[in-house]
Amino acid sequence: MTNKEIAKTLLEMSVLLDMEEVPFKPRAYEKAALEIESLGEEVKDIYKKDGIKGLMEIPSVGQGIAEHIESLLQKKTFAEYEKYKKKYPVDIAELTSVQGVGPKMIKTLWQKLKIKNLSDLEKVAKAGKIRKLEHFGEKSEQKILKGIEFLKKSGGRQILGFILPEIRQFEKIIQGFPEVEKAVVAGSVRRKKETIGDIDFLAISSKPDGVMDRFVALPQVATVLAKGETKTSVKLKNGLDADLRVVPAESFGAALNYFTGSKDHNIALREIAIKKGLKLNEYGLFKGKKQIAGKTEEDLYEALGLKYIEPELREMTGEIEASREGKLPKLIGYGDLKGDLQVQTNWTDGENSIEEMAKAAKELGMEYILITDHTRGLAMTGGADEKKLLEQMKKIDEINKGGKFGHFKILKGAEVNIKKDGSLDIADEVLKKLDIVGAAVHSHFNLPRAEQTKRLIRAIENPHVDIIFHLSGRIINRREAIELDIDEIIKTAKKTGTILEIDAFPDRLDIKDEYVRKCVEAGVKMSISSDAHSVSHFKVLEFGIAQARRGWAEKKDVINAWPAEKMLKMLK
Ligand code: DGT
Ligand code: CA
Ligand code: CA
Ligand code: ZN
Repeated sequence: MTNKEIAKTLLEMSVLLDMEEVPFKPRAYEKAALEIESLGEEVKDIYKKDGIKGLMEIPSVGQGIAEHIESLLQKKTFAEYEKYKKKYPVDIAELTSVQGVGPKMIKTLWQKLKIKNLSDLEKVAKAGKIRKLEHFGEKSEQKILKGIEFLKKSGGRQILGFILPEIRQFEKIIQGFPEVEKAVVAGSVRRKKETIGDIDFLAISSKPDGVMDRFVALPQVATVLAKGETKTSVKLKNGLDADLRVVPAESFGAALNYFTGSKDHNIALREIAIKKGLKLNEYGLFKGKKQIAGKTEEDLYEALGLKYIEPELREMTGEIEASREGKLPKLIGYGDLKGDLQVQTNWTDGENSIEEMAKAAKELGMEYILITDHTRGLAMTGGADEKKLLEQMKKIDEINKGGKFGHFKILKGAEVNIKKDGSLDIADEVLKKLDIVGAAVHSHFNLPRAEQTKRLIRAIENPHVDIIFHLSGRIINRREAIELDIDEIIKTAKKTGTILEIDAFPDRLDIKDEYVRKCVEAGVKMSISSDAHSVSHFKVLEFGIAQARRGWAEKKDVINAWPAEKMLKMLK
């Protein structure tokens, strides 16, 4: 079983336990599933090497879940899971992918209407049968139909950050083929889009036959869709398609450029070539029959009279003109962050202690973190009230004074809850004492645009609020963004010196690239934070940086690309 399959089964198990109203256990399964989904290493290999003990070293995996994973690896199932699946023979992954459909609902829908999957659900919802169920009503029926619509729109695209570790491993395997001189991943993966439709690999080889034979024989491949001399397409067991193209070394730059896209960017380049009396395709830039560029991407752009354009910018949003005029931004780099400004701990719903989070961040080369546990509005996370926050501040002071972390700084913060009217759920006297205050929306996602905008503006105007966390509240493929007048928000952020966060968690990436660009243009500063709930989550910062780059952000636009002292001066 792949990590993805194991994670999916554990997640299903959490839903089944929720349906049975078993306390606590569902969350444990859910956490384990999330960890495994984003693990850089195959669980199968960990087990082969270190057995159950190795499994238990995966964050959030205890003895019980480790044993279930062992059974999954050996028999593709485990006893407890089988028992529940007999009782509820429904497609849980499919049903829970509909926004607003949760365990309790799935249980009732099965018991009362024998609904097993998405198409059953759509049928009964359209037939008006759901509104007749007890505790449901017309509103839930409408919501389900809307959820199904939304799901169809997302079109089976997968979230890049969840699947990139797997893609990188795959890339390494192809690089290891004896016939392959060089191999890379191109397409939307290289442009670091939020979601990807498929995976595009490109390899250099003078023996393409041998490469293709090895590629289709890989254990990750479910079916071969097309196999040719230069291009092969397969369906992978993880549900995605993968294309592999093989080109000779002298065409590598041109092919990389072509298969990186975007398509519109390619077309624009080809038109520039035509205007110069040249021909551009995936094999090179040609003058008549003679190749004049395309061994590398750099020489290709240069021959077209352009400065090199980073993959994240290749979306036809002005990058060609900017390149021609020498006005491309000097993008923030993947190694540029000095600290993380949204970190949860086991004081609320995080997995690890303040010290553990600090140690992990320090080991990754950071200079500071801001501790931002939830506040009381989020009761289910054990959200802090004023008293608990004051206690935590005292604890952080003690740790900092203790000197255990040297120059590394633990800053005092919170993820304060924005109430329906835009006021906060923590008193000003306490907010004042924090180093940095983050505020976020966690409820009332469906307010009308004008009211929602007013609510956020009130929070932004609060003199204690430094950063708005995950502004739009969207969860990619699961929850739509709240409705906002973004230009009003950005104007108010500028006026008040409030920071807008780029939450790097792969299914948030909130604010999105388009809004990042607006912030850059308006001179509104941003922060890039992991929203880490465990020590293993800091690695998602990469996706936040990608998002910032896709929005043309430079180091100067991102406050936590700077040392603590300078960063603190950039706040209200
Ligand atoms: P995706 O897979 O939907 O996330 O997005 P991409 O950008 O990876 O698109 P994909 O996989 O269909 O194609 C990979 C690249 O190949 C694409 O970014 C540009 C290039 N490409 C594909 N089809 C065409 C085409 O018809 N014309 C041109 N000029 N380029 C194309
Ligand atoms: Ca693609
Ligand atoms: Ca493709
Ligand atoms: Zn949380």
